[in-house]
Amino acid sequence: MARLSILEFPDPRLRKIASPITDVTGKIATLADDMLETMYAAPGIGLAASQVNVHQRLIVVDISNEKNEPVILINPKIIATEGEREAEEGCLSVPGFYEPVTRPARIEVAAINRDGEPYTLVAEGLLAVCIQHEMDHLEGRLFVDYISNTKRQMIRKKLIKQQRQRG
Ligand code: GNR
Ligand code: NI
Repeated sequence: MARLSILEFPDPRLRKIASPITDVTGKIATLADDMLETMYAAPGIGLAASQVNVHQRLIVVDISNEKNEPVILINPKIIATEGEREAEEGCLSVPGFYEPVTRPARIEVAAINRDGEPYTLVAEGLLAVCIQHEMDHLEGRLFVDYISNTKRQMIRKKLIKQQRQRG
C-alpha cells in the first residue's frame, strides 16, 4: 500500500479526460488500494484516479462512518437519473472551499469491480453526490466549474497563493 499525492486546482492535469480501462490487471487493483489508502488518510469520502495524476477511468468511494465500506468503480457509467438536489461539495483538489452544487438526486451506475466483473449500483443522498463528483473528475471537471466565475477566480487566487507559500 502506498499514499499518493493529490493534484490541486488549478493544476492543468486535473483537466485531462481519463481513458477507459481495457484490462483489470493486478496493477489496477493495486492502484485502487493505494487510492483508498490515500482517500482515508486525507481524509475524504471519494477519490478519482485523475486526482493522483493517473488518467484512467477509476474512482473509489466510502461514505460509511466506520470507513469500512470501500467501493471501487472502474469505467463507471450513469445509466439512469432521477430528480434534482442541491448539496454542499468540497474537494481534496480544492482544499478548504465548499459550495452548493445541484445534481440528479438518484442515479443508477454501471461499473466494473476490482475482479473485473460488471455490476450496477443505485445511489442517492451523499453517495450519489460523491459518485457524480468523482465521475466529473474523470471528465476533467471540478465542482468549482458549477459556481460563478468570480467565486472560482477567487478560489484560484487563494489556492495559488497557498501553494506558493508551501513551496
Ligand atoms: O472528501 C470529499 N468530500 C465531499 C463532500 C461533498 C461532496 C463531494 C465530496 S468528494 C471529496 C473528495 C474528493 O475530492 N473527491 O474527488
Ligand atoms: Ni474531488
